[in-house]
Amino acid sequence: MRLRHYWFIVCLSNAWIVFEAGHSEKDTNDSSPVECEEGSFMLNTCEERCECKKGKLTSCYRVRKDFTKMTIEDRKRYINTYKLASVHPVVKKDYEKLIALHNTGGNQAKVPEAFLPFHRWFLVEMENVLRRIDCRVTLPYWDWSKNTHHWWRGTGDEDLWNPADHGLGGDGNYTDDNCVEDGAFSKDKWLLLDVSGGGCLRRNFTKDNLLYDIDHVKKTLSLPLEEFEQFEETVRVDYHLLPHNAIGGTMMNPLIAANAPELLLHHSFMDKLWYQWQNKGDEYKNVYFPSVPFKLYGSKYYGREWIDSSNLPGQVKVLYEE
Ligand SMILES: [Cu+2]
Repeated sequence: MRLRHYWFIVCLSNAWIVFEAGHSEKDTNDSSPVECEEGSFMLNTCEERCECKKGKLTSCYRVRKDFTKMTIEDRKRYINTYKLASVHPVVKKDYEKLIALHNTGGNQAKVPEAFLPFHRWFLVEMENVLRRIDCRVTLPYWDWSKNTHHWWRGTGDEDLWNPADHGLGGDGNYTDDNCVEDGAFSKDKWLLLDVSGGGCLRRNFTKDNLLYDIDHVKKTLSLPLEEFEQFEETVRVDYHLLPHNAIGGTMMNPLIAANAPELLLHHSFMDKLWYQWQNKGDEYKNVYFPSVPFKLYGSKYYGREWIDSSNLPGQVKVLYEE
C-alpha cells in the first residue's frame, strides 16, 4: 500500500515535469510530423495557430486575444505569468531591462517616426520574456473603445478590472496615496520595480466616458492611404494618451508607466489598430516607416523591420483575434 502510494507520487511529479517542459520551451515552429489534414489549422504545444502542410505544422502564429473574451483560465495564466516575470530567477533581469528602457526612452519612442514600430518591438520583447516562463502566453489586448461609458467597471466577470485573480484589480485608494488594494496587483501582493521607484501600483480613475468609441475607431481605420499621418497621430496622441490619463497613477507617469500591468494590454490594442490599418493592403502596410533612417530607441532594429506582423525578427508571427 505504502509502495503504491510512493509510485503515485513519483508518477505525478514526473508528469508535472513533462507538463512544465512542454510549455516552457523557447519556441516552437514544430517540425515533427503530426497527423493533420492538409491545409487545416491546428494549435501546437505552445498554442500557436499553425497550418498543416505535408504532415507538418508550419507558419505558426502567436494569437493575441481580446482580454475580455479570453477564458478565465487563460486570463489567470497570463496574469500569473506576468507576476512571475518580476521575481523569476531566469527572466527577471530581462524583464527589468525592458521596463527600465521604456522608462528612460519614453520621449524618443513617442515621435511619429518611432511610436508604432518601437512599441511593436517592445511588445514582442515583453511577450518573449513571458513565453520563456510559459510559451502558451501571448499578450492580450484591451479594446476600451467597446466600453467607453463604463470602461472602469470591475464587477463583470469579463471586466479587465475585476478584483478576482483573472482581473487586474481596480481603482487605487485615494486615502492611501492611490495605491491599488484589491486584485492580483494589490500592494500586499505585488510592487513596482526599483527602477520605477518601487512601492505600490497606483491608479486614480477618472470615471468619465472615454471620448473615442467604436464608431470613432472605425472612422479612423477607414481613412485613405494619403491620410496615414492623420491615422498615426490619432492613434499616438488621442487613443494612446486617453486611457493613460483616465487610469491615472502609475499609468499617467511616463517615467514609470511601463511598470503598470495594464500598459501592455493598452499598447497591444494600439498595435492591433496599426495591424488592422496595414491589413487594408500592401500600400497600407508599407507606408511611411521604410524611409526612417534611425534605429528604434534601445534596440538594434530599424522601424522598417517591424512592419510585417507575419514576418517579424526572430521568426515571430503575430495575429490579432477579434
Ligand atoms: Cu503608452
